[in-house]
Amino acid sequence: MDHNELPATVREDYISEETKKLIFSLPVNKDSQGNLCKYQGCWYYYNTLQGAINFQNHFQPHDTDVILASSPKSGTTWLKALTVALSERSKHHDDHPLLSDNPHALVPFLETKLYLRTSTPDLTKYSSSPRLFATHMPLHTVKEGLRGSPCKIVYMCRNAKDVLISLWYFKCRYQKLEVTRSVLESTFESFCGGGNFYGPFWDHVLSYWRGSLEDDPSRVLFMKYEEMKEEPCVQLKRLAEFLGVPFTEEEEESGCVEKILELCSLRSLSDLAINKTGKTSSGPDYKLCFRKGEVGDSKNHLTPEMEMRIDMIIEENLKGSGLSF
Ligand code: PAP
Repeated sequence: MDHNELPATVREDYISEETKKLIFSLPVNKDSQGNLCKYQGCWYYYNTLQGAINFQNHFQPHDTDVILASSPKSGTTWLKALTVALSERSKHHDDHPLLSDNPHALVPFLETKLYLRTSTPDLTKYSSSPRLFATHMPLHTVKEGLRGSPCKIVYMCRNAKDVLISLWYFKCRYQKLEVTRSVLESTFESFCGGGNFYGPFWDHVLSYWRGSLEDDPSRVLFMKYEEMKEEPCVQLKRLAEFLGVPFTEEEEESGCVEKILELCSLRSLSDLAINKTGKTSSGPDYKLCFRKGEVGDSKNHLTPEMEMRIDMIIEENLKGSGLSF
């Protein structure tokens, strides 16, 4: 990919003098797209670090805000769609926002969209309550921007091996590379070393896992992609309860839970015209949000040695936390 075509999140053209000074004091790293630095235990491309700092210094939380958090490729698009569908369920029928907009346009990322280029984004169009925002930042970094506000945070976690495969495909499709073993191997090495964008994966997951245990449980909800797949109705009801919008008996009887799941299914969403042909102003085509969405797809691609190595790294890092995949 030509440097000028790089996404704004990866470039280095919005960085303040203060952030430049900060970067000098941070550990740095490089990948095929650009320079990264480690801020508060997490790796960011420089513009994205500026977005994170803008968010931390200037976000004005509302107590009713909902933050949807995840490590990349862990089911963010799905979580966004489900949360929009839950919050909007009594308001729309044929004109449902998910039919005409991609979930990422409806629930913007804080650091890579709203605060990327400015510390004063216009949030008026997100004025309905609750305002829904998304992030890939770890919990401690998000909390600094929330300034003690009790707003709710939902985290979607996915098993590391499927995340890795999803990252590999996304990288190839986005950068218009052939899907080769050599790209898989470099993605694997960077993921296992923990120096990838928003890595280390395990520290990211643990920040929310511990938050969900230590904070008021009504504050941080920890969800798993695999459980959403396995028992979607149960998990959707859990999410609705957490968000304070539980399904009524009438809604359950009328099939409202199943309708939301159908609307937000990978098949339905990826079949919509907006998701087939639309694209963000600075990011990827919407169609890149959707691929297979299968649990265990990594089995089809990783060698037994790769599986063993990643299993060991995850086991070692999650040891004693009570979290497993
Ligand atoms: P992001 O980090 O770029 O936002 P994210 O949505 O978190 O991506 O993850 C993409 C994965 O979620 C893809 O997985 P795969 O590569 O293993 O197939 C994508 O297919 C999957 N996905 C997207 N939408 C849905 C959905 N509605 N239901 C289930 N999985 C989905």
